[in-house]
Amino acid sequence: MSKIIGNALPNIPWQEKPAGCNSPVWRYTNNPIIKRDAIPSSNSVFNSAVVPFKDGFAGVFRCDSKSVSMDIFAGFSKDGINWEINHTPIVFEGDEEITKREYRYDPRVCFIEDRYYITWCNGYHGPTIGIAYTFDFEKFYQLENAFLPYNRNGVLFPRKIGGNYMMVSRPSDTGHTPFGDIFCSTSPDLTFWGKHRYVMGTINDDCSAWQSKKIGPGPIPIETDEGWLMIYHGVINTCNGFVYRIGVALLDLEKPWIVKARSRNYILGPQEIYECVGDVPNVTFPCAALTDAETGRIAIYYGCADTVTGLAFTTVDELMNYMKENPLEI
Ligand code: BMA
Repeated sequence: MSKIIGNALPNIPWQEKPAGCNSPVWRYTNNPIIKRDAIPSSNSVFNSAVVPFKDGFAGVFRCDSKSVSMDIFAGFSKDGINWEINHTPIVFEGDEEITKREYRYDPRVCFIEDRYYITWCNGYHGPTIGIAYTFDFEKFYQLENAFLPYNRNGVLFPRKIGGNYMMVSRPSDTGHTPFGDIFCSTSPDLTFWGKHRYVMGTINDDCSAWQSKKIGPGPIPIETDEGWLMIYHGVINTCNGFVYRIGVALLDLEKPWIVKARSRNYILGPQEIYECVGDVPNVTFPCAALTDAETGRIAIYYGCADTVTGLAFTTVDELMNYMKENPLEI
């Protein structure tokens, strides 16, 4: 039995594993939980992040508009399933050079110490990682971009490690990057990032082909007594384009660039119609996970076909066992 290190979350959205299910992750029966037209202006709502907030939940949502401009919007929920998303995007306060908007997408939300940090793919002469914080999901204060372009998928760890903030990310290029490995970086103050270390990369081998083109971090890593559980996306290039699936790895608690375990098999991939059909077919893209330390339950929020948002369930033991039963020899 593994233990999640963190708070109890008795109101975590949850459904028991269906009888006969032999996969480590199972979908919410009423998926997708957020439809493409959840707000009047939206073409699609996907790749979004949620956290426990007050007596319910709050989140930051990627809503692409009907002109297909990408921006991020705050939202609230009592149960983590039914969401009220603001109809206007987040307005950031901060240095005007940095708050100038080109595009914003794929947010993550991470509570550290006393506030919620938002990271996202931020257009600044190319994609890089934007960082902001909020206390209440009403006022948002933007900090400096973490990196030079080009980077996507900046994901903070939920506590300082060795006295510093840490972030995993995927350095990229200007377009639909045909490569991508996961690196981790360190900062004393969330402004200056360095000590960039390689965490793990693609598997250019038949043993795990679903992650042969690029990989990138997903939800905020989950602290356990055995290490950081990192749920991530992995991509294969096919004759019909990229297919995005979801994988899991275990990182060392104090030196998170050290990979202790990694599953050879994906844990969830596009199979349901709303994952296979949409604006970009065959994409499952995780950006958040709620956890209940008491029971080991994990609820994963993931974008489906770049169109809608899905919810799926697992437990810390399911993921740990799956990595043990299907190890990638590393
Ligand atoms: C990635 C990002 C994601 C998107 C995915 C599939 O490069 O742009 O936002 O979900 O491609 O289109």
